[in-house]
Amino acid sequence: MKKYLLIIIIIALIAGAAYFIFTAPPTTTIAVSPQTWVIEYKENIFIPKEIKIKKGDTVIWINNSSESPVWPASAFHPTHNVYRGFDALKKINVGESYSFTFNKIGVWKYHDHLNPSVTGVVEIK
Ligand SMILES: [Cu+2]
Repeated sequence: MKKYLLIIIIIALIAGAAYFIFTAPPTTTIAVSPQTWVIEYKENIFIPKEIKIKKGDTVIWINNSSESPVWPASAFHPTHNVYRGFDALKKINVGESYSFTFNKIGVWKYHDHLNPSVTGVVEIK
């Protein structure tokens, strides 16, 4: 009789474990793919002036001013050495764009190389 009870308990435990295993939500990690962000250049301003994005994301600067070209480049003017490679290397005319993919975590200041008092910040987390 005692043996019977033991067998029933064991079966109940196995059934309980099986229920838990087969009904537990899968523990998959959803990878967030890199995103693309737009910064608009208008007369003497970057909009938004500061953005916080993730490593691997791309930023596109679009020149939406009425007439002035823009030249986004890493701090500091005129060497642009703080984030090497983050430099349009040429004027971006009205209607044109420049894109850069950020692969380094940090707070990256930049400016318009043609008008260094116009600045912005890209923060990478
Ligand atoms: Cu510069």
